[in-house]
This record gives sequence, structure tokens and C-alpha cells, in this order.
Amino acid sequence: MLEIWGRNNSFNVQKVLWCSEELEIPYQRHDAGGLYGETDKDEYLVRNPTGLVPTISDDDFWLWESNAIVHYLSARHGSGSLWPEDPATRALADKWMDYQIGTLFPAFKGALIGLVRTPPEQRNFEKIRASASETGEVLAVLDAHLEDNDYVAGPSLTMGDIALGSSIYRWLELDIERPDLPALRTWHERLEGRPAFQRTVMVSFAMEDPPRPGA
Ligand SMILES: N[C@@H](CCC(=O)N[C@@H](CS)C(=O)NCC(=O)O)C(=O)O
Repeated sequence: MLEIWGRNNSFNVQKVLWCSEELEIPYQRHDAGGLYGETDKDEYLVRNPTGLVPTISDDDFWLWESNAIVHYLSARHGSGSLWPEDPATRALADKWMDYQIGTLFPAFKGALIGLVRTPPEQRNFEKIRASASETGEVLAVLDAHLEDNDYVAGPSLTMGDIALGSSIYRWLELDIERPDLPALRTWHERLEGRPAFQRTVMVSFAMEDPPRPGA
């Protein structure tokens, strides 16, 4: 049985939840991180020394790093769907996963942490505005790509979309200035039509929210 440790309002945990639900993998989720704590305990740190979420255990195989987990679950359960069999298509999905973690997140981090995890009186709005502006520039690259593609690696949903969806949901929901990126919005509307995305990502992401029913 797949077990997932992590609060369900974390965008990195949501990648794993969404992936699991798209692939119809039964799982049990345990609250950890944020207000729930647990991640500073020895029994957690021995499995994930970063003290961050998510962490999974799958038949006693332990793994942390959200994109690595999405890769693993997709390879194991999603061959031909989330895990494209064609190496070139799979490389495109990989590329957008790397873009999420290596390009989008560094740009978006200031606005995301500033608005979601920082109390209003401590917010640095100059930093938030700079981050939002840089994120708009970064996402223009994805928008241009999506003009000719329904999903990031072509005509169907792959692990590449899974890695990006929870970040872009937040980018569209936060109170920040955004350039008009119509192809990206259309892509996001496609994600919004998916029940698994609705259940796992289109939920509140405020840190102070009470626990939601676990999946
Ligand atoms: N690169 C890691 C980053 C993990 C990460 O930063 N997780 C955040 C939540 S999105 C976290 O654990 N924050 C501390 C906490 O929630 O206690 C991954 O992709 O899994």
C-alpha cells in the first residue's frame, strides 16, 4: 500500500496526491509538516533527512523529492499514460518537470512564500512584486509552448503536467499582477475539468486552514 506523508495544502504534496489519483493508486495519507509537525521527529528524519514533505513509502521502498516521486509512480503505474513510452515524448515531460523545479519555482518562491506562509504584517511587497513579475516572464515560455500543445508533452496528460499544475493553480489564485497568458489559462481549464485535479489541487492552500478530510 502506498503511504504518503505530507499536509494536503502543500503544492509539492499535491503533485503526489494528484498523480496517485490520476493513476487510481490506492493510498493512505498521513498529515505532516506545517502546523502538523512530525517532520522534526527522528522517525521521520531517518526516512527524509531534509525534514520536508512529501515522503512516500511503497511496499517499504522510501522516497522523498516530489518530482522523483511523481516519476516513480508514473513509471510504475502509468506506462503509456503519465509515463510516455516514446523516449522523446518522455523527455519532453521530463523537461517540463525540470523547468518547474529549476526555473519556475525559483522565480515564484518569493511571491508564494510571501503571500501564503508569511503573516501580512511581515510581508515584503517589493520582493513579492519582483517575484510575481519574474514568474510572469518565466510562464510566458510555457504559454508560447501551449499555443500548439494541449498538454506540455503533446496531446495528452503526462507527469510533466502533474509537476506544474499545483504551482500554476496558485499563480492564478494569488492576489498578484499577472500578464495575460491565454494558452496557459486554456491548459489550466483542461486540468480544472479533471476530477482528480479538483479533489487534490483545487483545495485551499492557506497554511492556517484546518485539516481537510484525508484521501
Ligand atoms: N524539493 C522538495 C521540496 C519540498 C518542500 O519544500 N516542501 C515544503 C512544502 S511545499 C515543506 O516541507 N515545507 C515545510 C513544512 O511544510 O513543514 C520536493 O519537491 O519535495
